[in-house]
Amino acid sequence: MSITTLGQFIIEKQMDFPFAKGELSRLLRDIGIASKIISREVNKAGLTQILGDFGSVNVQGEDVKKLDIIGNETFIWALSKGGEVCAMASEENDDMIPLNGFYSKSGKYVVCIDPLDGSSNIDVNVSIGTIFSIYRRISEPGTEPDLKDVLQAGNQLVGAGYVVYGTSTMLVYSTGAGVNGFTLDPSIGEFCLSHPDIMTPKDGKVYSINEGNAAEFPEGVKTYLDWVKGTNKEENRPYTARYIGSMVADFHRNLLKGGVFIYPPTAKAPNGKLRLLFECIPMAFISEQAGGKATIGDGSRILDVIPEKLHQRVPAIMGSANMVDKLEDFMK
Ligand code: P6P
Repeated sequence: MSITTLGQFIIEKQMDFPFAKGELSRLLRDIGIASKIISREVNKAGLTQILGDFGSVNVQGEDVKKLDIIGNETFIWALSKGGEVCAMASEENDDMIPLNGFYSKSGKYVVCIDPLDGSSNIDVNVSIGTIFSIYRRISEPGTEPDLKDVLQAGNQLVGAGYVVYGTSTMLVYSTGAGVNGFTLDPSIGEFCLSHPDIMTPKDGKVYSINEGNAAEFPEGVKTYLDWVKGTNKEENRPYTARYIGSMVADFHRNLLKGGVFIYPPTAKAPNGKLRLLFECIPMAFISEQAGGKATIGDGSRILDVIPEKLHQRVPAIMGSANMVDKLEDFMK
């Protein structure tokens, strides 16, 4: 039997850390459980009429769809029950969420999560995703968690990853020693290792950006977008535009095939639209762990930005290293 389930993989990797007590392994298990529940809900959404707006509006001013609520509550339940996490921050909640599970207060970790990113695509059957980050808490175990526990730079991450609910459900994560992808086999209810040691190509010919905002882009981005459309066989130009408006789906395709994902500042969003804590840091971690790059457009790493507010936004350029460098050159 050549299958390696997520659980078996986590335990095998835990063996590499002789002093590990299994807390992170159990945390990753809990994320896997929540992801399987959300996958079930996402895949039956059209049938059970849980589509459509829940009526409330989240801190981003976006209509919240029922699956957003289900996704958020599922992760809060799973991480509270697991006891390894003392607090969460969610893209769906204004403030930090201290967890109240029996063991939560002694939990060593905190989790930042976008439970269902790209949810505006739910009712048109486009892939959506969960994005998560894991940090060690700074406050003492047993004490009340503090905002400083979640406002940590990406260079402090213990692990991060995403789940893409697409033609299949895939969990992709890293704990700092490379990136591995697991595909859910619904017939056995297990995530099975399908993409070991993911390395993103140094070059690619896919660029992902919402060119509808082009008039508002910084000059360097505008010049780059003209350059990618130019003809040069040696440089594989013109590039191909691929943008589905669901970050996890766009990022995942570029991670595997090569490409660059760009969300620059616009007049409407002078710091870009993507959230530092819930989208940019975890995806930047995966990108770098897979040999790619992730910057905010002035050469500085996304992982070095120190968050000041829970829902802070930053511009983002991430993906194939040489493609990120090329755009950065145009923006100097
Ligand atoms: P725009 C979804 O709302 C999201 O946060 C990302 O998943 C996606 O990449 C981006 O916004 C799309 O934004 O402005 O291009 O529609």
